[in-house]
Amino acid sequence: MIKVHHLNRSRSKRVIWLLEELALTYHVMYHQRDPKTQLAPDTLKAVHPLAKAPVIEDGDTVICESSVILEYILNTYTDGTQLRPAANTPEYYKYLEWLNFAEGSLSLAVISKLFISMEERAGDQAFDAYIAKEIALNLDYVETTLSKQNYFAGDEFSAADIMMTIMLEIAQQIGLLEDKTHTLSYLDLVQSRAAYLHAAEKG
Ligand SMILES: N[C@@H](CCC(=O)N[C@@H](CS)C(=O)NCC(=O)O)C(=O)O
Repeated sequence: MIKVHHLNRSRSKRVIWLLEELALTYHVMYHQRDPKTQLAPDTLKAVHPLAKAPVIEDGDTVICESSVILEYILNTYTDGTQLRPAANTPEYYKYLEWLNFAEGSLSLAVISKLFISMEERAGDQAFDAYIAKEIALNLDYVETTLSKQNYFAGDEFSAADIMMTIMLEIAQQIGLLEDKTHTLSYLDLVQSRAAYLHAAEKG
């Protein structure tokens, strides 16, 4: 059975959400952030040297990086047709683009902005300007995409939506989506899924 190492308020919600979408049986190991530093505890370091969540264990296989974990679960526990377009189609490469965009591009801008908003500081102008430009670039791209289609990989919900949602939720919490009507409607749509709601209860 898959063991999911879950850290409170973290990207590991993605893995629980996917497992709920697929109605698979799994076991959650709960880890709590240090209340002062907000960093992961040593219990997570014992599982993986990076001490980041999510990590899964499946028999002898230990995997970190949420996008890779989602692909591993889809490859191992489905016939390949669930929650992603058929391999090697143009839609599949769009799916992969969004699956990786969440951590590869969007997270740098959103997480930097989150940290800037938590700090009281005069501000490093070059860094702040770079982040503002990246936020606009990435979130405009998201908004334009969602003005034309319901989900990131096209008309069907896929694991790319699971990757993207958590980053967009953080963006919403720090006030970056106020004028992004398509992105906000998209969030309402995916957050009403039964598996999302079950994952939220567990994580
Ligand atoms: N790119 C990684 C990011 C992993 C990551 O940074 N996880 C955060 C939680 S969202 C974490 O474990 N933070 C605790 C720490 O850095 O001590 C992924 O998508 O899995």
